Amino acid sequence: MPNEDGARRWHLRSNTTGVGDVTFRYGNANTLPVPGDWDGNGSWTPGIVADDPEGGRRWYLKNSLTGGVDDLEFKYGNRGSYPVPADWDGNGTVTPGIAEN
Ligand SMILES: [Ca+2]
Repeated sequence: MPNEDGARRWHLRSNTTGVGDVTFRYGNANTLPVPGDWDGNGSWTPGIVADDPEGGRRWYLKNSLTGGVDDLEFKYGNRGSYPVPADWDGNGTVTPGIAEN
């Protein structure tokens, strides 16, 4: 259910109980949340994937626990593909992956 302003709100906890320790807005109801350690510094941060207006999927990544301007943006995947980011080569940096039908 989107918020009244349309933004997707992230609520992150550093334990398994209580309210979120960190809260920010990033993305909207049409974006898929994809957290990852995008810069390999050991901290996981937000990312979102959305349908690109010109076709395919566009990824927007942050290297901090904040909303606002993206640190990295690129196109990867066909429209409708499912994002599956992970550290695919074991080097400590999470990189994109997609799964398609
Ligand atoms: Ca990181």
